[in-house]
Amino acid sequence: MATSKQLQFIADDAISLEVRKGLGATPKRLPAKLFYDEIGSALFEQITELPEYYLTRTERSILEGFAGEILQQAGPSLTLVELGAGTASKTCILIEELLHRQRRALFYPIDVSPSALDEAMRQLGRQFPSLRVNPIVGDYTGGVPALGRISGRKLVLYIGSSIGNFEPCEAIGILRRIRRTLRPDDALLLGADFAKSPKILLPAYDDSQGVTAAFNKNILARLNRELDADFDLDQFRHIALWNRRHSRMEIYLESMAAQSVFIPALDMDLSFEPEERIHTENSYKYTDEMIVSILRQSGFTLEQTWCDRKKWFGVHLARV
Ligand code: AVI
Repeated sequence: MATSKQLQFIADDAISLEVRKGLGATPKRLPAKLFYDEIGSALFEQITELPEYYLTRTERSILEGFAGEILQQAGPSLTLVELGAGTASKTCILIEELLHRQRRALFYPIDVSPSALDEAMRQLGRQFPSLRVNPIVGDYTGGVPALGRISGRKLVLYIGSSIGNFEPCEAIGILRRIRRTLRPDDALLLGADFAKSPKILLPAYDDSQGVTAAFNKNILARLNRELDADFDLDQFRHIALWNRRHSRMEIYLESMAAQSVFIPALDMDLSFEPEERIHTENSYKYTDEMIVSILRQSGFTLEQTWCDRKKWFGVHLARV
């Protein structure tokens, strides 16, 4: 069994490999999962409260408006599972409704962050004494075999538009691996952002207070902190673009001058041309057809969709 120190080294090593591969490629890129260290996760929490970032607020309003219908459709005597649960803040809406329908319930939040799960346990324990919480620390993207051993009817929540940060083929892979652990009575609840006008999308990913820019630049700050790199954050700017063909927002860091950067931990010298970009994230915006297609390709059938009045965000119930 590895000690926590050894696990940290393994994790650091994984970061090093990804950074070496991404920044050594042409064009340069970094994986979006590197956003979420402690500082990045706190910045993301701030993003969710920005006036321009409609996603979290809209999904929450859908859950508030339709929790009863969603649970009715999912079926009786449910056990809830949440992929990438974080602190499970939106899930409370469904849990509250669930506990009106059944006296007791079981909830399996799954997340890579033990501290987020601790926080979820504390909050949920206080708010819902009759809820049993069994946290699972881990990365759900490779599948969670333990889900197959849960008895009874499951509702697997994959909300928050997290699916949008994966390439469609990766998203299908993730959903397929989850599907293998489900039985015919079980259901998946998928929250995804709808494609819409760039007039709404662009400010959501380039807000007036600069929080999204800080979130994006934190990826370079993280390389400075963890790999001793010497990125000058003032020499990069945040770029958000709408790519209509791929139906996705694209996020970049653009070099404002010709410059070089050294990453001692990787013994890696980098040079940047003026306006050269590092691609840090895609955020896919789904049409109805895209939703039906990724679900079908991963072995699910779409049963019902709930959305807000403007159809900015969708919550989809699917079965195997
Ligand atoms: C976590 N994820 C759903 C966010 C999104 O909207 O794609 C990440 C984000 N990136 C910039 N702002 C928010």
